[in-house]
Amino acid sequence: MTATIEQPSTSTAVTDYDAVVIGAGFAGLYALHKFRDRMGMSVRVFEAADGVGGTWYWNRYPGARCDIESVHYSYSFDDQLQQEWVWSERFAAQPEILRYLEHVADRFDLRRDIQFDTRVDSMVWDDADSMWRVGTEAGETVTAKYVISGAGNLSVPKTPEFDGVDSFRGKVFLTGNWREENVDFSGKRVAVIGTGSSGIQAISEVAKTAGQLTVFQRTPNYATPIGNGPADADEVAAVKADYSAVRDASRNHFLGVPYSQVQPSALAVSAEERRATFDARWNAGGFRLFIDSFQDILFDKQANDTIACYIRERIHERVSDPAVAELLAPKDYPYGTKRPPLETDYYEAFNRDNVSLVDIKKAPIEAITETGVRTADAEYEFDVIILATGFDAMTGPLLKLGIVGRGGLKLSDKWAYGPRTYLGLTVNGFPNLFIVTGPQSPSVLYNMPLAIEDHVDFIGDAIAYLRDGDLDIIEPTLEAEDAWVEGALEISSQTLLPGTDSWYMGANVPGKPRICMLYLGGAPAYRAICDDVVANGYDGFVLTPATVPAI
Ligand code: N01
Repeated sequence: MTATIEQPSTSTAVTDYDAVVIGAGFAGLYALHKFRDRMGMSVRVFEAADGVGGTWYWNRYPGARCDIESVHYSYSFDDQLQQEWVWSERFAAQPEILRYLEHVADRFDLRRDIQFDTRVDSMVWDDADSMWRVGTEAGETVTAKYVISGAGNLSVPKTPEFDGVDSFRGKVFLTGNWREENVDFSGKRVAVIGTGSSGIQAISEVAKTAGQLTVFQRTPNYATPIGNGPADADEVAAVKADYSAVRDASRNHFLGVPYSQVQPSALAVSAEERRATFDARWNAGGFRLFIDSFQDILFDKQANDTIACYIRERIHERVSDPAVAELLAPKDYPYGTKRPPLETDYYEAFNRDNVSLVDIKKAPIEAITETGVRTADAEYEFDVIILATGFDAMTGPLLKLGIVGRGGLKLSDKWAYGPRTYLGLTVNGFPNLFIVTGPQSPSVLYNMPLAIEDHVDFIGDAIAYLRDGDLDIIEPTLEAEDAWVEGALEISSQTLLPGTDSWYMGANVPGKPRICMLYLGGAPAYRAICDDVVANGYDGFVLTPATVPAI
């Protein structure tokens, strides 16, 4: 399979912009800088918020912070930037990450090409003129040769599935759309519904000040210590002294972090050795337990049982009431098949007098009422309800854009049974559309800033290749797309992930197709494939000049 190049002809179509970029988070900011400043393209970024930051703009709930070390969870594209920026904590909290992204926007003079407060709600490919017509909620339409979605993977919060949310007389917060800062919970009766990464981070913080905190848990999570603290000056200096090697090591790691202690199998060592390995990773924090302990925990149920059992034991050690500990300890699914949350004092929060846990698997929530929450067996009164119920992940942000490709094909129809992409970047029938960290790329299982940079660089190279070859359109073949989807599913079927209901599988949104939306071959293998595609002249793509309308 190699790229097909059709006969060249001259394009007469003129667009308002070379490229429209959706979103001004990590992806949109780098895309704008790369395409405008390094490639000389005209670029318009549309951003729904009134500021930059993406995820880090919208998620201001208490406790929000990254869970890959900040010296790694940051841009690598500009050495001066990475040398000069100083993180105050090992894992920066949301306000500091937002300040960083605002600094990047100012440093590279990005704001002048970002149109804020503008939500894109239609994107239609014009077959006759070979361009995208991008429409906004305000009724504006612009044309562009290329559209790059930096809309993210976790940017559309799930619509609350409980009746009566609007009737509640207190205040409701949604973690994924939380713009208020420093909300005061003191003396308040607060509910948190949901115990994923967002709920767990919020619970640990809110517990410190709330009058009463009630946690509604449907499924317990395998949360493990993040190991946060002030940034260690010596560690930071060591990283900065050799930043490019550190970044290379990150890029050559499955998850995009420079960890290197992983051992082949949890089953090939003695119980004592296994325990020592788990203890060391637990104490060191970050994703080390998940990704730097044993290679087979996501593949072999027996290996997974060893780590699941270890985490359950640790939870029991930390929670004083054995019944509460038992409820907090996951039993029904393998570790890592839901995205593992990292925590600080999460389990200790349940030892406080002002915190209680309600099992809504046993007695589900029936409704939000005027005064609180009604479950199958009780009524609870609250002043504040925090919904930490997750996102319409991976596909949700794209399907909200109203994308229509060749011949009127809607992306929502094409993806009716789940996403179909080539390399998680492009879609047959949707020419010149690029999805940064799209479904079926490593995306959320790869350190996001690096995943984003890799994708934006791939897109920039592809556009440069077209430009140099007097070509205008790039589109994957159906054959290449089918093979990619099949390959991604084949890899996922070798893991334990498909057996668990998670947002990785689309299983958290009622009615959503249940299919693994990740490329699980790891970032290094994925990058090698992308490099081969490029080396072979954009293998799997059709490259064509623009269609000139008949006169
Ligand atoms: O969402 P989630 P999240 N009734 O889907 C429960 C990233 N992130 O926002 O498991 C009752 O993980 C649901 O229960 P169940 C990270 O990738 C990163 O917390 O479906 N409960 C679950 O407990 C993460 O994975 C950071 O049974 C309902 C919770 O709500 C992703 O974002 C921080 C329910 C949702 O958990 C999403 O995390 C935060 C219902 N109808 C987030 N519907 C970092 O640290 C849902 N739930 C970088």
